[in-house]
Amino acid sequence: MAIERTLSIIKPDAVAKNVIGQIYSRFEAAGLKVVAARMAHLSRAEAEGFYAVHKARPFFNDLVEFMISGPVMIQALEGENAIAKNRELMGATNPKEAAAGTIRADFAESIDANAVHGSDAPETAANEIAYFFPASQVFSR
Ligand code: RTP
Ligand code: MG
Repeated sequence: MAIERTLSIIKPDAVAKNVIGQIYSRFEAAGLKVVAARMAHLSRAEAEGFYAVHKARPFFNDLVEFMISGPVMIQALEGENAIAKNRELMGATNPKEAAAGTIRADFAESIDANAVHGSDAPETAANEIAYFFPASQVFSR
């Protein structure tokens, strides 16, 4: 299986809950390595740019407001099948529908405050990693 990279964000609700370490432990237990990381409080422009694909959706403004409501932890993860593996660890977008034992089932409150973001395809993963990290700050290992 291919070694991939994916972009993960621990959203403001999960940072506020102080579960960054618990979420990192799940990445590591699943064989995903953190190859880049930084904490940030996104500006409105950064959040709008990151979620530009959802600009026309009715939930766009709420999504942006939530993403700028507090600091986030941003990381690139690397490993076999990393994109799908991370989304499996995350669980469904709506925590009420997320499988037991997933990050969203265990830590998320609502479809807005849903604890984590994960890239959904190889091309979006590459674009999202480049959005937050210059190549010199990604450490393949
Ligand atoms: P993410 O991009 O954050 O990893 O989440 P996702 O792929 O599971 O979901 P996506 O469809 O990409 O939506 C991005 C974020 O927008 C919020 N959302 N709200 N109210 C709604 O119907 C609705 N749908 C999506 C969620 O916070 C979702 O994570
Ligand atoms: Mg998405």
